[in-house]
Parts: sequence; C-alpha cells; structure tokens
Amino acid sequence: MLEGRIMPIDHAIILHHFDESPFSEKIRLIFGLKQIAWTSVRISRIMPRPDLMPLTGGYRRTPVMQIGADVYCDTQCIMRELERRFPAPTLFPDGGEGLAWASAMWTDRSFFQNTVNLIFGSLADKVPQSFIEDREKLRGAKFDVAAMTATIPQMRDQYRAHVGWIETQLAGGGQWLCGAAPSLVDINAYMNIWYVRSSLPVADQLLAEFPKVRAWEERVRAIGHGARTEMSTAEALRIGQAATPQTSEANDPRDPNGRKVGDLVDVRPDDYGRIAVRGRIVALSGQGIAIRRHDDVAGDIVVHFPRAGFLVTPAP
Ligand SMILES: N[C@@H](CCC(=O)N[C@@H](CS)C(=O)NCC(=O)O)C(=O)O
Repeated sequence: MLEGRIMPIDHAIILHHFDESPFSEKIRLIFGLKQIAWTSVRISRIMPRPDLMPLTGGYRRTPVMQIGADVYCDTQCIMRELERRFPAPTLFPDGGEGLAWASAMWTDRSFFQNTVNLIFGSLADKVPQSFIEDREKLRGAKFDVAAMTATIPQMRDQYRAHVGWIETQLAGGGQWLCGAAPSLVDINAYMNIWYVRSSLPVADQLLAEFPKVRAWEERVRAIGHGARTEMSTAEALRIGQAATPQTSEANDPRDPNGRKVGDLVDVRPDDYGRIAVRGRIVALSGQGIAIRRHDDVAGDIVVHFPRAGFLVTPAP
C-alpha cells in the first residue's frame, strides 16, 4: 500500500477535478510520479459549482489545486507548484526543462483540440444536451457536434500525425520520451492518448499502427495516481475559509509592463473560458502571477495563474 506524504489538513494538496477530465489525469499522474498523498474533490462536469467558484473567483476550468487559501489554476501552474514543493523525483530527470514546459503548448492546444473534435464528433448524439449548452457558454461559441462529426476523417489524419511524433520519439528504443526516466513530456503527451482510450471504442484501431506508443502508454499508466482520499466540495471550501494565504509578496523588476505588487488586475485565459478573475497582485514572475481577492463566502484567497496562455489587464 502506497503511503505517500501525509500533510496536515490546511496544507493538504486538494485537487478539484472530475474523473473523466484529461487535464486532471496529467496532475493525477504527477501525484503518482512524485508519490504524493492528495485529497480528491470531485466536482461536477458542468456548472454550477457553487463551492468552488468562491475559491477561484470565477475561473471555471478543470482542474484546480487548492492548498489552504492558495488556489492554483491551470495545469501549467499546478505542475510548477508541485515541482517546487516536491522536487524529488523531478519532472525533468534528464534536463531539457525549457522544452518540457513548452510541450504543453502542443499537447494542450492543437493536439487537444484535434482530440476533442475527434471524440465529440464520434460520440455525436450521445453527447448530453446539458453538456453541449455548458460548453457553449464556456467557449462563447457553438459546440457544434454535427460539424465535428463531419470533420472526423480530417481529425483522424491529424490525430495520426500527432501520435506519429510520439512513435518516432520512441523509435530509438527508449522507454520514455526524453531520457531514461519519465518526465513532464511523457505526462503531457500521454493526455490525449488517455482521453481517446477512455472515450472511444475505436481507440485500438486508431493506435494499432503504433506499437511503441502502446507499450509506452502501459508504462505511463503504471505510474499510478499516488495516494488518493476523497473530500466533499463543502469541506474544501471550509478549509479555504479557515486558512490564510501563504504566498509571500514578490515583485518582478523586469516586468515588461511595470506591474507591481498591489496593482488591481484582471486575469483570464487567452483561448476559451475567458472569465476574468480580479484581484491585487501579490507575486509576479515571468512564469506566474498570484492575485489576492476577498470573497464574501471564502474570505481572503490568493489565486495563482501561469503567464503563457493568460491575459493580464489593469482592472478598470
Ligand atoms: N489550460 C487548461 C485547460 C483545462 C481544460 O480545458 N479543462 C477542461 C476539462 S478537462 C475544462 O475546463 N472544461 C470545462 C470545465 O470543466 O468547466 C489547463 O491546463 O488546466
């Protein structure tokens, strides 16, 4: 039985997620890789999420990590914080850290969009209307399952090309994509294989021509999810209310826009789900921004975001 690392409750690593979420699977695997004991808070696949929104200030993508009254949005930001708190084993065993971080811009954007279209186009009329309406609100655009179904041939071609890159990377006979041990690149690249595998009966057919990918997929799956215990959304909110944010103030003297601690800003994703979270800057760097907000329900919360893929604007 995996023991993991036991934390006092206000330092517990809480992941707000749902089991079918591919982005959450990345984080669950990092818990496995780093042998972390974590608390799972299962949120609904669609809005409303009344116990979570007071913690995030409106950010509504999945997953979100909470440690007391500090809330981490987006897998980039969550991974960076996990690497900082649990440096061993590292996500970069063979170096190559810069490109490993950048690999998310491939796996989370073009590869993911291609996978989403393939999955929802194939599921077609099995996609619940409530899910379609929810995702239309999130995207501010039609979630057009019929159009996705029409593009299945193109999506198959593209999915094949993306998976082909993984097969090529493994062609030298290595067990992992970037060296002798699993790294962040393996976790990122695996997400869209896992998503197809867990959603589509034709996954075997799609992956049949990629024997190295299939063997690697088994190795990644075997990493596991660390030591998981369950908690309710209400209990997680109560922990946020009782805790004090632990983030220290930090300016970034090279901030290209002269932003500084105390500035009131809006932070939002630049692709979809562009809901702004407003707060005063607590900490700034080239890779992260943390803002403090006071919420009537949750109290004082510091919300953390990555910089790549996010827009920061002065609040009016
Ligand atoms: N860039 C984000 C993307 C997260 C994302 O798009 N997650 C999907 C679920 S896997 C989502 O948020 N769907 C809408 C929702 O859950 O409300 C990240 O890395 O965390």
